[in-house]
Amino acid sequence: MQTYSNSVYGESVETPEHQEIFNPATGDSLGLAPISSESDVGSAVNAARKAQPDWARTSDQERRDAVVRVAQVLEENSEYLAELITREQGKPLSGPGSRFEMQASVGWTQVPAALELPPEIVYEDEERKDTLHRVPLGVVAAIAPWNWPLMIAIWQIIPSIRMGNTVVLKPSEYTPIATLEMVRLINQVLPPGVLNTVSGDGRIGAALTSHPDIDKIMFTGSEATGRRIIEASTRNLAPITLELGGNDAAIVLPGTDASAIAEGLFWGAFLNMGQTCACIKRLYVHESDYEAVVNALSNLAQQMPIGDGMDENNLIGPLQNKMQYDKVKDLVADARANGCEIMEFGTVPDTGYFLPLTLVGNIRDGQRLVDEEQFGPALPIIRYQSLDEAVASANRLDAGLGASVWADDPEQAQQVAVRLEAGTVWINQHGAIHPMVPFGGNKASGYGVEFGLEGLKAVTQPRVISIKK
Ligand code: TXE
Repeated sequence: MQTYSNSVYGESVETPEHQEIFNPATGDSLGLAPISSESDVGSAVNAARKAQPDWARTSDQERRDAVVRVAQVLEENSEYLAELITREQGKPLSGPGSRFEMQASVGWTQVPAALELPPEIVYEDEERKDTLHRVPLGVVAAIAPWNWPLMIAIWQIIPSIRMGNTVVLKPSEYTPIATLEMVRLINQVLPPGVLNTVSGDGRIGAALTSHPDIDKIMFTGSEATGRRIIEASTRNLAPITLELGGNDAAIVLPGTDASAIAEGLFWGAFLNMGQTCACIKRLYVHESDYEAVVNALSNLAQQMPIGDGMDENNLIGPLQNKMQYDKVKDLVADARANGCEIMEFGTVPDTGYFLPLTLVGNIRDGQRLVDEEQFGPALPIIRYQSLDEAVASANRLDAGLGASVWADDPEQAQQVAVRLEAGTVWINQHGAIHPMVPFGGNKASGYGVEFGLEGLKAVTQPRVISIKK
């Protein structure tokens, strides 16, 4: 059985403890992932600390070149890593699956390499000149989730190293192997200590985020863990970028052509089996269009091949883990028990954590499947009578990551979009993130933004040089 290891200061580091990782589609063993100890966390942070001053002293151009080399490594190893993602995480190779995740990882590496954040004159008169420089923070702790394990790790790693920080990354305990392999490959083109890993569950995440030598925390995960990380950061005062998932509402405006929007709505809700932070998790449809929208989504759902993602014909895979599988099943069972209409599509294999694609009708605000983040392939479709009521429904929860408005007329949609409380409101698309466009949550979905120039600023601190003339 293959044993995987952490990377610290450019070396492969063994741990005495391991956990076996299984394919969520087949139950097959993938190998042994390391479990770090708290002293391993200290060693990884020390390695990152040791490497940081020299890395920060390299020129901007050298760091850009290094990030370009990382993009090349990702491209060259795309198929190997995509297959590992499919076996470990479950998303299929095809469609918006693991090959797509690798393409996105390459794109989110190339774009920060191309961006510039030069010093900015913020004030000047006859007597003084004040220039704002962006300097690295130091050592970044990156805590990654299991839904898009490589892409989200890249979101955390690349801006950090591009701006002169060094990184200690902890992948999710559900999906460590593909991420550790990616880091092993990337480290062939980075100086020792710039990118290090530790592995394990929340205990190791807590040891990392509370370490006194951490200068910045990047976190994507649950709200509960986000709150723990804020508490942990009182030990190091590290600023945090917190991306805490959401419960995104989509509103279809009255009279919208259902066939024109069905595919966008479908993938908006079922991308990665719904295990995506900015997926449509509540769909609000005017009562006059309800049947047309449900029919259009049902037609698409029943055509989707479900199964092991290593088979290139499959477009829908399993849930990633038992915790998530049980959670989605429980929310659907609750809806069923409360008289909702459960519409299930697809033939589900006997092995693994597969669930049918599920549309849930005759459901209202206040029911658990609407109010709790399902993070899975079960979409509640709620009828509304007036737009004011739909907007109030969309805004009534604490979550505020994304939202979307769907309409034949984008101008009309815009008038509704500005009323929605979310970090991004999409029109006639959902979850359409882009490496140049800042992305982050409002309300309980977190704070801080990733991507683009704003994302680069978030891994730096301002330093003003003020000259008397
Ligand atoms: O998340 P956790 P889980 C949501 C989704 C899901 C729920 C629970 O609704 O059902 O969260 O998933 C690390 N200090 N999202 O339990 O625990 C952990 O090891 C530091 C939405 O997997 O938040 C992992 O690496 N780190 C989300 C990471 O935090 C800690 C993606 C995320 O795990 C820690 C994933 C601690 N005290 C789940 N405890 C999104 N925003 O897309 C755990 N971790």
